[in-house]
Amino acid sequence: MSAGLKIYNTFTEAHENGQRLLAVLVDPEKFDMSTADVFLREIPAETTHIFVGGSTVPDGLTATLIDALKLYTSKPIVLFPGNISQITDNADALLFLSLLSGRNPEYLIGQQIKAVPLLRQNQLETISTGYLLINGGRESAVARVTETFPLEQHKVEQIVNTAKAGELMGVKLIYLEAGSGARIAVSEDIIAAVKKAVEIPIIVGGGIRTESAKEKAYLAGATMVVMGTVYENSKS
Ligand code: 1GP
Repeated sequence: MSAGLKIYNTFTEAHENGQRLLAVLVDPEKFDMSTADVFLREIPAETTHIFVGGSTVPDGLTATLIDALKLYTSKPIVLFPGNISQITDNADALLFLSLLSGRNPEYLIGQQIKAVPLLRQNQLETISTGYLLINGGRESAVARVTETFPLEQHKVEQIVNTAKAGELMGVKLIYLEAGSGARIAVSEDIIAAVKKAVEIPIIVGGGIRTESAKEKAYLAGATMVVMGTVYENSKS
């Protein structure tokens, strides 16, 4: 286990200096590894991090994918895992997620406990992250796999209180997630209200497809925007 904060520092520095971080999300299950070089050339130059993760990923595929990506990029690769089977120490850091919006103990604390023996054996930087699933207008893989309900977009106070509770419990990042392929991204009102309430960096993802949507999220208070579907290089 490592106490290093190399990747987390990229968040706090950006947060303090008003810089914008952009993560492109790669889902190992959907990614065509034979085109990793092309993919990495085509994502925006301002991409600061590569996130790797998905809701249902076959065992071992995450590690193989990270090795393939590392041949062509030196950008930090951060695990954004759907479950502990995706934890691999060839990544640069792990978002240690707790699904605070849901009431399924397995994703609040169960998976985290199961991860400990793995994490004690490696040097992976572990970044405690409060993960809030917010209704993106269609059923998300996160809701399906975790069997939890998303928070409704109009319940801004509930979302703020959930994020703040995470901060008070010691999480280092708040992740506002509308779900991959969401029809409606997390609203600016929600981002701005959470930003007002917490001091830690905010990540926003799900359904962000355009420059203007990205811009709105940053202006509302996101330190990092995550985009996946729009850059997908699907196998099929
Ligand atoms: C990461 O789920 C997002 O938080 C990615 O969403 O695939 O809709 O960009 P998209």
